[in-house]
Parts: sequence; structure tokens; C-alpha cells
Amino acid sequence: MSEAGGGRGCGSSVPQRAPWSLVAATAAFCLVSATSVWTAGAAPMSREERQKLGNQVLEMFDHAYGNYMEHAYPADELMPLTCRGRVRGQEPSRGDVDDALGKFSLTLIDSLDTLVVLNKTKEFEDAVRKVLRDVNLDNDVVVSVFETNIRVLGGLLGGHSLAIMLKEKGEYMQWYNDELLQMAKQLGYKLLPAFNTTSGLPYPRINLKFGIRKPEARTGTETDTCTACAGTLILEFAALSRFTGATIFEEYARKALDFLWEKRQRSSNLVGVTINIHTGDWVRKDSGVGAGIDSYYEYLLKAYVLLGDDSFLERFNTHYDAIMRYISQPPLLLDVHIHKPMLNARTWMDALLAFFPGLQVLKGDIRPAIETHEMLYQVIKKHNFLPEAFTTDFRVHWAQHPLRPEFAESTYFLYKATGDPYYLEVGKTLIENLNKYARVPCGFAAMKDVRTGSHEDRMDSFFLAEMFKYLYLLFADKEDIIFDIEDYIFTTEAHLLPLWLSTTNQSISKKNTTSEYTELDDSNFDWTCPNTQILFPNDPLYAQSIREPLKNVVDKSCPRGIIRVEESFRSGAKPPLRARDFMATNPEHLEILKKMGAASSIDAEDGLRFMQEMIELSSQQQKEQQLPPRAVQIVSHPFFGRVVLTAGPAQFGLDLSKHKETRGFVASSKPYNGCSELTNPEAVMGKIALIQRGQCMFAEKARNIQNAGAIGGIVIDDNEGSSSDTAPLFQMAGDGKDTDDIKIPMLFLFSKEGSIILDAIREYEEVEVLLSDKAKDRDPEMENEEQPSSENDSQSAEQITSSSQEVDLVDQGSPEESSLNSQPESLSPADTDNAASVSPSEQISNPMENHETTSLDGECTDLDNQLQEQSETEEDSNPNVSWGKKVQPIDSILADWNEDIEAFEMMEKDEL
Ligand code: DMJ
Repeated sequence: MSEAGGGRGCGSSVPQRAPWSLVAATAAFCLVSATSVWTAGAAPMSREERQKLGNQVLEMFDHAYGNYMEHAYPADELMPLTCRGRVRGQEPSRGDVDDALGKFSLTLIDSLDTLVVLNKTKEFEDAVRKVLRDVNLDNDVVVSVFETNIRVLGGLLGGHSLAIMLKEKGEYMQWYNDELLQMAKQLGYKLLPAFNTTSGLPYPRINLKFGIRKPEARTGTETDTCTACAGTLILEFAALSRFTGATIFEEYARKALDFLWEKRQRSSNLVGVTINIHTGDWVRKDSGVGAGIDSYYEYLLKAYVLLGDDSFLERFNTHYDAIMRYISQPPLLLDVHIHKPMLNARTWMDALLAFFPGLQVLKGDIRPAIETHEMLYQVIKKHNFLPEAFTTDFRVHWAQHPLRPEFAESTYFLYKATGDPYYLEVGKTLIENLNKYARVPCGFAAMKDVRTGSHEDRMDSFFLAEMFKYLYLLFADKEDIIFDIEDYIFTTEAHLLPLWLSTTNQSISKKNTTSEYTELDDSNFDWTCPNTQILFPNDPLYAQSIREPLKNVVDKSCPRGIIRVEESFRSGAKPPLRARDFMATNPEHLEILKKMGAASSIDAEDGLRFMQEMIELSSQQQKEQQLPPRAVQIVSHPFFGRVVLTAGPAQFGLDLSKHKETRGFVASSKPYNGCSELTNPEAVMGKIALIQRGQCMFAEKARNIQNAGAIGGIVIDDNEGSSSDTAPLFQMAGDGKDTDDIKIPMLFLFSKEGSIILDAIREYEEVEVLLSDKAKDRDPEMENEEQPSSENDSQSAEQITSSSQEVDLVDQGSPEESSLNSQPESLSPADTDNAASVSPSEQISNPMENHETTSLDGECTDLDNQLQEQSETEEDSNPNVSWGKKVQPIDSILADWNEDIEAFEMMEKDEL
């Protein structure tokens, strides 16, 4: 065992102050020379172009931050569609997501160190003054301990770290006297009651004013927390201890980490997703590198880097070995069970795992990092953003995208490690997509559905804390940043902590190092820094050669089951029992099931496939409760297609998934409920009529507006405050009669989305919208014309009004994508959940359809080719073909079946 801070493997050039110091900061440490040796592969990007892109990032940040400060501050977050602040309690609850909001101006605090990285020193100084003047950390509000730690405590510490750096430079922040650190300390003490458990794992939530125990606290009854929630504290807490000398914070965070390590599954060395904070039992035994676990691993490696304590590296390496053994199936990273690590727990991946290639760079394991990153990039190229979850055959599983930064983070680290200009091009695409699809007049809006391009009224604080930092740094040269970024480590929220903390107040690490670690066999541990000569064996095309075979991994992928069935037919064998055909009352089916796994490896393989299909089927059935949303895109001034609202479809009228979109100006019908012949036909003639929900059937409304000459209709919910953010979308059902006479398209908007159109009419009178199944791109020319300055977007919009008539929206969707929602709708009876909120005169229904499958099937018509491709690539990339190694006796499979399905259902219910 070596002493902490001994500069392991980094040679004498690495200062004593921190081991792996340069790795920590940018992952460029041992690989830094790669940036200068690159000579081939993707064309190099000129300094001029990189500067242009850097400036574009600055302009985008101004747009996001400026709108937050102007329209939302001091609220926690900006709601970019309605252009106001999100104040907890004043908006309908979004559940756990809202636990990040503590009425403490979250976005401002999370943005502090971004301002310095982006050279906005003056703005930083102003922002710090505002934090000190306005922010109250003593609100009677229940917040997530994890989110408060990474965003607020981390934000204050990052701000403090750069404030003292600037003060030392002698120009800015001369008045600063550790005030941010004092706030951080105050917050740290507020979080400590959460650790009052026998295990030392923190409660997941705390009341900032009343803590945990008091009756007024409204929290403290929880029994479970996620692994990342309990294991992502050490950087901030240790920094707080070392900055202030108050050792208690680091001690508490270490204790929680020690407990998690103790509880790892001893044979697989994996951890589950959720753990009981009192007993230490794993509540969810699935294990991956994404949601619920991600930053636990990140903090083990980074804790070693920042604190120089070998035990953290040993733990990380042990886990990493397990991850690479069981979870990594390059280019995929698939969750497994901690007790049965050879068995996949899911058939989909979540977007949070996109940070992992960045962590692999930090570890020095570049090949799998390049592979996974490339796979993720292919998914992004298909959907413009990374959907929250996607299946192993790259269908969308959860369609939202809250502008997460993880992929940009990995892109940055990979560029630093390889110097390959390819990653600059990737960054450029990210910038383009953000501007094209997420930028709205008042900031950047999260994607509600990457398939339709619709927006959500949400701009999370991590977008400012992380996305702009990584994108800016990607294109920046050393001299573009006013301090040396390599002197700092990034927290999981991309806050900057100085590496010199490793040698400050370090008594705790010595005190707490347990003897257990000395017993570990560390012969396999990688104590030395990665060597560029090995990683890039004199071959500048190395990274490219790893990416190349993965170039079409997404496009070529097909639902695997289909191929396997066809394969069986072709070989004359009886096709295996498919989960979708299984009937528990069929004795033949039960017999087949019993046999699976008993006789041969083929049966066993079928058994596992069958079980996996059952799990997937269960997921699919849940998804079928959700409906394919449609899009209402406001295309007139000053929106120009930027605002896309999520709309529910109708079971009657023109099916927008099969026909071209409908475009027109909107007009309110009279009567507004549309339940009788319209008295203002001249107003709605040739337009899209707005009708209020209620008092008669949807179909009746449709007939009345159609008779008045409307070309489409939008029904707006009459339940004030309802929103697709908080209520499930549904499909407007017919009236039980033949509805073939209804030819116009009808869409449904909840009240909040509808009021965006109604407000627009009040403000701009003429409002034109596009009804479609997928939002259309803005005209590129218009985009060029409109490079809005952050502070005056509406003025820029004014300037281009004259050209708005010429705007011709271009459908960029691929033919496959446009057929994405083109399955015939087969309808289920009215959904009972929705029925509760439905007026008795209306019918609502959910379609039983899977909207992703069609397009992918469509891509797989040439079965021969597909089979060939499949057999060529199966070995490397298909996670299911390795079932051979995952054979289990059928008894244990069946015994675990229920447990797996239950666990799966729990996973599905959980928010990311
Ligand atoms: C950030 O708040 C942090 O990176 C966290 O660790 C998980 N991901 C979100 C953003 O997606």
C-alpha cells in the first residue's frame, strides 16, 4: 500500500500535492500529448472554427442564463415555454424531480463556476453578490439530500474555489471573504441530520428548516435510498471539511461509502440500485452504471484522485473489474442482477450511463469508452438527442430528454484523451441540435418526446452547470480560460474543486483507513497511469478504427426475435415458444416451458430468451398505456417553429401519422365548447379551430367545426392548470357511432399547453400552427437570419417578421421515422385512470400499439442480408447471443421469474 498523495505511477513530474492530478482535471494527464500528435483521421478543425464554436456556446449560455435571470430569478429554475420561474408549490407537483428545488435560486448557484470557466468574471462577481444577498437556505421545504449536495453545496464550493482563485490573481473578487464557504458550511450542517441512521447511509430527503425528526419536517419515514444518492457525497463533503477544518462532513460521507462497500454483493462485487438505509438490504438488486448507481462509481475514482486515499482506488478497481466482466457488452452497457450477474436485468439502457465513457477515460480504459460513446452517438444521430431510455435494438423506450449533459461530458474527455478532431465534430452536432430543436425564445426547453420533437416547460439547472462548461472547454485552448483547469477536479455536477485540497486538513483519511483494504489482493490493480504508447500504439487512426465497425450499429439493428423465428422456420425446426404467444392454460406451452433449460443448451437459451421476452412484454404493456403523442408547433412570429407542444391524438378524423401535417392559423370557436353549430363560421373557415373540452363528445365538436369550414381542431382542456408534464396524455375516442364523416385532424392539449396558444393570440393576434406527428425543422435560412442576442430575443424576432411568410418548414424526418407512428390504431376500452378525470360525455381510449416497431421492421425487409449482418455482428455486439454463457437451470429461472418481473416493474415505475 502506498501513502496517499504519493504520485503513484505518474513519475516525478507529478507534484506531491495530488496523485493523478492532471487525470483528475481533464483526463488529459497521461494522454495529454495525444492532442498534439493527431495527424490523420477526421480532418483537423482550424483554430478559427473552434473559436467560432466556442463563441456560439457563449451566446447560447447567455440566452439560457440571461432568460433565467430576467424571467425566473430568484426562482429555482426557468420554465422556458411560459417564460417564468418555477416555484415549488406554485406549479403542479412533478414528484421526485421537484425535490431538487429548495427555493434557494438553484440555477444561479449551479451556474456560478460556469461563469468563470466561460470568462464571464464580471457576471460571476454580480452573481456571487446576488447569492449572498438573496439566497435563503432555511426554507421549510423538503429537498433531496443528493441533489442539494451535488448542485447547491457543490455549486457554492465551486463558486468559492474560483472566487479565491480570482482574488489571488488580484483583479476581481477583492472584497470576497469566504462568504460562499460560510454558506456552504451552513448548508452542510443542515444536511447532517440526514445521516442519523444506524447504517450511516443518509435519508434521501431532508427538510431544510426542520431536518428529519421533527413532526413539521414531513420527512424521515423513508426506508430506502439509491446507491448513488448515498455514495455521491464524498467530494463535496471532504472539500467542505478540508476548506473549513470541520472534519465531521468528510467523516460522515466516508462512513456512508464504507457501508456501501461492505454491502457489495461479495461474489459479483456489484451493488444494487436501491438499499434499505436501516438494514442495509438491497431493495433493488439490479445493477448497471446508469440511473441510481452512476456517480457512486464516479466518486470512488475521483475521491482517490482528490483525497489520495488508496482504499478508494482499490474499491473502484474492484467494481470496475466487475462492471467490465458482467455489465459491459461493448458497445452496450446492460444491467444485470447482482446475485446472477450473467443474467441481464433489462433490455434497455438509460441516458445517464452516457457519463461512463468519460469515467473510463479517467481510468485509462479508452477502447470501451470509444465504443460506447460511438454507439450513443449513433442513437443521437437518429433522434437528435439521447432518449431517457432506449432498447438494445435502439428503439426509444422512454422518449423524454431533459437536456442532459452526460454525453457532452464524455465527448470532452474523449477529445482530451485522443485529440481526435472527430470529437469536435460530435460537439458541433450537439450545439446544432440544441439550437435547432431545444432553443425557444425564452431559453432552452427539455424535449418531451424526441420522436415528435415536442417540448417540456423545463430547463434544469444542470444544463447550465454542466452542458455549457463541457461544450466550451471542448473547443477552448488553454489560453482561452483564465485559470488552469487541470488544477481542479470536476464533481458529478461539473463543479470545480481544487486538487490542492488533497494535502490540506488530511488527518481524516489517515484516521479512517481500515485494515481491511490491506488484505485485498491488489496484484491486478492498475497503479500506473495509462501510457499513450499502449493506448494509441503509434497509430493516429486507432480511435477511428475502433469506431468504424460501429458506424451503422443503430441503423442496421433489427428486433432480434423476428430474425430468430425466421431462422427456425428456415432450418425446418419447430419455432420456439414466444412470450407473446404464451398461454398459461395451454398444457403444451407449460410442457415446453418445463423443458427449457433441462435438456440442452438450446432449450436453456430459449428459456432465457423467453423470460427476457416476458419481461419486455410486461414493459411493452406498460408502454402501451402511454400514447403516441402528436405535436402542435407554433410556426408564426415570434416562435417560428421553436415551441412544440405535446398533444394527444384522436381516434377519428385525419390520422396525422399517415398524412401530411396540417398547417393553419388558429381561431377560437363560438360557442367555445363547440357543442352546437358555430355562430362564427367566417372566423374559423380555413383555420384550425380552438375548442374547449367538456359538455359534449369530442366527435360532436369535431363535426361542428368541420361544418363551419375548419381545417383542423385543437381541443383545450377545461381543467385549469392541467399539463402533459403531470398528467398522462390520452387519445380522444369517438362517440360510438361511425366517425368516417370526420375528415379533419383533431388534437388535444392540456390547459397549460393550450394557454400558451391562447396567450400567443392575445399578444400577437395571428397565430399559425402546424399539427403533425413529428415537429418539423425550421427553415435553415431563417435560422441564420435570426441569431438572437440573449437579452433581446423578441427584438430579433421582430426583425425577421417580414420573412416569416416565406418560412417553409422542411421535414427532416427519414422515411422510416415518418412511418414511426403509422401503425393502424387498434383501440382498447376507455382507460380507467383517465376516466376519473373525464367528463361523462367524453370517451377516452388508449391504443394498443408499439410505435417504434414499425419503422425498425421496415428497415429489415431484406431478411437474408439481415441474417448475414446479424451473424457477422452478433459475437461482438449482440448482448443476447451470449446467452450460451448465461445458461441457468430452468428451476432457478422459474423460481426467480416472479422476482425479476416484480423488480422490472419497479424499475419501470421509478423515475430516472
Ligand atoms: C446531474 O445532475 C449530475 O450529473 C448527476 O450525477 C446525474 N445527472 C444529472 C444530469 O443529467
